[in-house]
Amino acid sequence: MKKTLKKEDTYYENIIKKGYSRRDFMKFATVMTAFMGYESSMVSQVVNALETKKRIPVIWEHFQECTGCSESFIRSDHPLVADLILDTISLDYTDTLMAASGHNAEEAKQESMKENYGKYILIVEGAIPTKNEGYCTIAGRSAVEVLKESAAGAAAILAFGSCSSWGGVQAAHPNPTGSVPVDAIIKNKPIIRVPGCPPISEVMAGVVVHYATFGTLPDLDSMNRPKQFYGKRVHDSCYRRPNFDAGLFAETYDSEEAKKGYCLYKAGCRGPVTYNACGTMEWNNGVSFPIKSGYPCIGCSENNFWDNGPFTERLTNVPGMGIEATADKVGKIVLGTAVAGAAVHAVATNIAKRKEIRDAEKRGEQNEQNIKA
Ligand code: FSX
Ligand code: SF4
Ligand code: F3S
Repeated sequence: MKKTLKKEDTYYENIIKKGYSRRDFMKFATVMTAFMGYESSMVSQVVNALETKKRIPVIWEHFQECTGCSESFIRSDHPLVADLILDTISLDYTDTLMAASGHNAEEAKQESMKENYGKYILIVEGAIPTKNEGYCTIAGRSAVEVLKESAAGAAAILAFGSCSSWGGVQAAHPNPTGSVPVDAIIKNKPIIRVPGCPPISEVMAGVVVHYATFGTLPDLDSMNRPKQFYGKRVHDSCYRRPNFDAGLFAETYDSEEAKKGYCLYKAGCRGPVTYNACGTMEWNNGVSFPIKSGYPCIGCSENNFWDNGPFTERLTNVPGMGIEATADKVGKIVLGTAVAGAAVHAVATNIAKRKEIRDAEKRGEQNEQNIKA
């Protein structure tokens, strides 16, 4: 018989009641520690927090969006992310995933917001239209009204995706619906940007679990993005970076040179001006990311990325070189300098990061075996 979940259950109790084993829990805690960017020595602290802390309810609102953020989150190749997080974080309302609909769904949300006033996490996906109250109406109320109501009792807001973080495609010129990001409307709450169109599943999971586990926000940069995942440019962690430094460029993304792994800078790659963890985390459990699939980065996690010039147009300079470096000059300038060293370091760091996560998974399995024995 299915045990009844209570709001006051700890994460651990919740996992067990949902039918998962202690082994699943250990694996979950180990992998999440790696996702959050902590050393393996932190696993016991994460285990301890998950065993003792009450679950934090989550309300997930959807506005103008393609729902790619939710898709990214639930389509994670990592079974622990998809299954355990959705079950574990106590998702009290998300209109795209919940079984209830209509008045029942609305009542569940109202009840959870009332009961957990001041404590819940509000996840916002999609931009908020402001021009016409008829756009994006939910339960007869405008998006602005719904957002204000849900934000009022939130402890913190996570803006998932480039739409809620920056405005996204809806806000692209001429922005017919007057779309704005969350922070244009809500001014009195901590708002964490988790941009990307969509963001990487493990990054979304890492941010939620960080807050749920420690009850604090992760370290943020000046744009309120978690430093752990947005502290570096895609260019700094790109496996094609040694070819950039060596001046080996593909002219177009469908060329033989592109297939050989030459740098896609001349094909319009925005990696040098884009802050995201794609090169480090990659997508679909570390399988690939746009550049590895042969297409230049389009800067999907950056503000105004739709309006930042045609996607395949070469950037006019490379920031961070201290010079107006063009692709034609850059190979000659940087080869043999500290920057080339930095690239090698970045590639090594990526390998180390992926290895760290794989090792964490193995450790989780090891924990399983130890418990079995
Ligand atoms: Fe936006 Fe989310 Fe782009 Fe889509 O819903 S970030 S359009 S991938 O996914 O909001
Ligand atoms: Fe990678 Fe693009 Fe930088 Fe080239 S320009 S190294 S393809 S991120
Ligand atoms: Fe987006 Fe560029 Fe990563 S397009 S998915 S930020 S490689």
